[in-house]
Amino acid sequence: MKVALITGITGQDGHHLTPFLKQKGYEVHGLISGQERTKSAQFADMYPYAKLHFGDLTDFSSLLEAVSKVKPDEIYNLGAISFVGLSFNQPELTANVTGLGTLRLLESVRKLGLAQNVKIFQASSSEMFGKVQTSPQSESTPFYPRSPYAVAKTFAHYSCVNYREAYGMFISCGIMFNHEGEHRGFEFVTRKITSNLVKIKLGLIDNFELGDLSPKRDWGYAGDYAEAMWKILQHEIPTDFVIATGQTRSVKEFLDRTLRYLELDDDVSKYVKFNEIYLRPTEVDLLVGDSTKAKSLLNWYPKTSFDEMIKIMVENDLQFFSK
Ligand code: NAP
Ligand code: G4F
Repeated sequence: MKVALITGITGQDGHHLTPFLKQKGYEVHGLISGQERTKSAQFADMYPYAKLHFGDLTDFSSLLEAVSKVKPDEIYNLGAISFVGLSFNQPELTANVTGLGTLRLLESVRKLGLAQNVKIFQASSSEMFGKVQTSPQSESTPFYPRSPYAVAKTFAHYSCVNYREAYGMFISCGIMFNHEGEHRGFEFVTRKITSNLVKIKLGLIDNFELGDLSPKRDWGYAGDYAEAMWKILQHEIPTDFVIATGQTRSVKEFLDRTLRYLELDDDVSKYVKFNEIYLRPTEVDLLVGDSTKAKSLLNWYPKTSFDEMIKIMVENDLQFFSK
């Protein structure tokens, strides 16, 4: 039986990857951090077969301990401060967790003498393309990070490339574009929209606040991206892959589609107020990915359409807020 260790297992992607790997026959282990145990207790209830280990990406000895105990065949490094907005307020924490945390994890594997035994997946981000130099963005598009989060992810990405080349480690990065779903955190714009419009539909609130509605993102469904992570590590050669749908839509378009699905008035201004606190010092205006490499080498295709993804999120929020 193959053994997988997932950092950031309690996050959105961990909720998709854990059952996916279980169904593939893996023994699934996860790293859980922090003093606040509610999230990990809830996670343990949902996935009782997952074995959880305390550890933190900012704490080298806890990583050494977890990796040496679990002796994984595969590590999925999903742990991060992943909210771009927060990274502007806590840049040092973001660099420490998201950037240096990855380096610590790579070093823990190397120091334990497991460099040739473990395959590592790194959750790289389309945010690294930032102020995009070409469209659509592929594996050869230059990076131009626009936030402390994106800078930290770029450091982590190049650390992975360097360890692959320097020590011959099997490390592959998925350069993932935005992916959403029923496990998405409420701070991200898609879940903020579905949850608040559902509350409006249910008569719980009248309106809510957003920032800039013009940025465009390539939004896919998180379940499809968990499959891509696994496929990336099953490929015979360690390399990097863009994971994206190839379609881009603005925040306003996401709003419009959700309003339509909920059969609310199509006049956005009735429900959404602008608040500048949600503006970012530097914005990423447009992301759209070219995942030709993943399609041809991994036979990976996004299966869930934009409208199906909205339906999954809205139906989940309707259940959640009707309780
Ligand atoms: P998420 O929901 O924010 O989950 C992040 C996870 O990291 C949580 O389990 C969190 O645990 C954990 N974490 C935070 N600080 C940590 C620390 N100091 N040590 C160990 N773990 C820590 O993110 P996601 O959406 O699942 O994304 C998974 C990964 O893919 C992240 O690395 C993200 O940056 C990257 N990514 C995501 C997307 C996307 O659109 N979702 C796109 C590209 C790349 P607590 O909650 O307990 O703190
Ligand atoms: O949902 P967001 O916060 O996601 P963002 O910044 O694109 O980052 C996500 O995707 C990345 C991949 O490209 C990941 F690496 C990262 O970890 C994360 O998962 O914001 C999307 C857009 C932004 O342009 C933002 O300025 O929505 C805009 N926006 C407008 N009003 C808002 C809001 N974003 C949030 N979170 N909240 C608002 O009120």
